[in-house]
Amino acid sequence: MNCVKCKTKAVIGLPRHNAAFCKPCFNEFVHDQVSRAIKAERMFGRADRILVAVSGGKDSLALWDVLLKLGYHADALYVDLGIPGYSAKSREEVERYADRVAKPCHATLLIHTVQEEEGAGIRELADLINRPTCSACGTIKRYQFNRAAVEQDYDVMATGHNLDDEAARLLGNVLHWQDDYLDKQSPSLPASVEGFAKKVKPLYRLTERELAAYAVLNRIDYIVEECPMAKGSKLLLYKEVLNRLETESPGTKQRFYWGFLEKQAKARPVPTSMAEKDQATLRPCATCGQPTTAETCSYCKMMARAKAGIPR
Ligand code: Q46
Ligand code: ZN
Repeated sequence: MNCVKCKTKAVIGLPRHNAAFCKPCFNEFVHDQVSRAIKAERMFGRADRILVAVSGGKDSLALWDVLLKLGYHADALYVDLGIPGYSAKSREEVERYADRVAKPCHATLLIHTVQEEEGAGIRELADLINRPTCSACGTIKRYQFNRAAVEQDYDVMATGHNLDDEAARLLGNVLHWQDDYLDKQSPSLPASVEGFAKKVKPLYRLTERELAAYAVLNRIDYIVEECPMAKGSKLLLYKEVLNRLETESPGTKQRFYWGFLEKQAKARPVPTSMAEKDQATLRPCATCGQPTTAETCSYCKMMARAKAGIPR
């Protein structure tokens, strides 16, 4: 199998593109897919400051790497959840990458430690308020990333969601006809109101397998194991189903998700209608000032309940 571009020996085959690439041409392909995503969705420009949400997994570290190689000003934030046997290892991978590659590029790694800032690890917090761990985790991560981005004047927040993640999420939203979620499922969500950072997903044109290959070929160490709390999640099931379809018919995930984006773009002008909708319903949280639809935001409500239960 030879590289379709330079004809030397290929290191990876991409059935969905009916192509194979050697390492330099594959890196070029990955960089090109990210550049196309940034341009097509008007995610950010050369002068913007980007905050990448990193977890220690392949996707977010590959995203940070690609943005730095493309010459963007990209810092990163890692939220240490304090999950035994998982968080320490994932933090190590993030710090290793930051020391080896990011810092020499003058990029900064910010760290938020849940145990220190919220007074308990994520599992303990979730138990205290009687909520599933992933739901408490989602609230804390969303809040902390948004707060860091807004308070430290980043223009945009970038996450490592890839084509597999977005196609699986779309399948879930369609299976349950979650109209509200379908409306908001987009690779680029504008900073609709003061206090909400713009959020983008520059990896939506690349698959999980392509990003794993990019990380391995570029010697980016990452935590291979999923977070133990993800076990049994519906999203993993949807990914399995889509992988089955992809094996039988390469390009299925891409056609499914990109097709949805095309139809969505034709159907309505997303940024304006959403901004208007949000403007009408959001106000500052009485406790922290971040935008919310209620008197107090869900993070502050959660922390108030947890604090009542945390032994001093
Ligand atoms: S990190 Fe957090 Fe995920 Fe782990 S606890 Fe659940 S939500 S599974 S993306
Ligand atoms: Zn609040």
